[in-house]
Amino acid sequence: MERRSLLKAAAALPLITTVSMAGQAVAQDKKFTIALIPGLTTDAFYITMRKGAEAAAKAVGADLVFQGAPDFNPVTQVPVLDAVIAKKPDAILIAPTDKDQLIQPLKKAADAGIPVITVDTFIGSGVYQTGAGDADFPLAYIASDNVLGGEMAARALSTAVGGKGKVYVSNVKPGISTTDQREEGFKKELAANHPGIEVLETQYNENDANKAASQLQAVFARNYDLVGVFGANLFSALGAANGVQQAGQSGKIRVVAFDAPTSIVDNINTGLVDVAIAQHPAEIGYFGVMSAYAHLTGNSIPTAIGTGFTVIDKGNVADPNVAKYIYSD
Ligand code: T6T
Repeated sequence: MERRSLLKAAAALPLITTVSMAGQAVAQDKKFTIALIPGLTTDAFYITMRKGAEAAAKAVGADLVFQGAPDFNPVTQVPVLDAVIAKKPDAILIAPTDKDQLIQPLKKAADAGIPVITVDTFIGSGVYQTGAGDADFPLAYIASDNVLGGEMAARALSTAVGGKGKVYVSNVKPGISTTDQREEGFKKELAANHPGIEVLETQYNENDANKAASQLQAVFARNYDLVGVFGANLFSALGAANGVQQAGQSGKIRVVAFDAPTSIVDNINTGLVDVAIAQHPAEIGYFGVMSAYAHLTGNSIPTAIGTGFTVIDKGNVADPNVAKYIYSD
């Protein structure tokens, strides 16, 4: 039988389909509902993650529910999580907004028999299914390597400032696994290999770009020899870059940005931002859903999946193979 007619024959079968992977065959007669709870709903990073998750859900015939809070905060995320648990989805993918504060709320999902996979951020140590600690119950962690991302940012900023001078990290708040790890990698790399660079105290902006912009100007007012800033996530970087511009220091205080919203293109072209480290959030969403689906259909899944980065600068920002990693709004 030709492939086309085989497909037609398959389409005529009753709703019960057979999924066969890794030598197993599992009868599947239901449409799975997979919930994705982002760090916050209005962030281009999570909007892009949702697109990848939807593509995977479509491919496997699952329903994706995207439900989140308007800000990056455990106080608003936990009620969303509780509401999702009450609806009993087949699996929950979540970007926990705090390493510790989401452990108990997520335990409720696991205790209710709902498989939990964390995407982007993690709880506890981020090493799951080991039997150690009280936060190893999620099945998998799917994310960028954020320590490595911080190291990459350090190398890029050091190059931009010629290996010497004062810099600081504009960060969200302590307790978020991703941004903590980026700062850790950034400082580790500078301390190890860039002795001419002095790192000033980190400024925490609570994910508020306006606050990050004011902080840039305040740090500059105290340090007229400031040469660079690392914005450790989208809002930190956007705000720090705006602060540099408002201070009339574009191209003098160099900016390395984590994340790649659409506005980054202009900021790179004008020279306000030297380098943006784009994560691959669509990939995170895609593999999140695929992992949940594989688990739900009886397959074992990796406890960790690392996704990539694309480093964007003036030299490659116009290349379609690079520009495709700019986030969707
Ligand atoms: O940088 C991403 C994400 O990886 C981080 O956990 C929180 O901030 C972003 O969503 C960007 O705003």
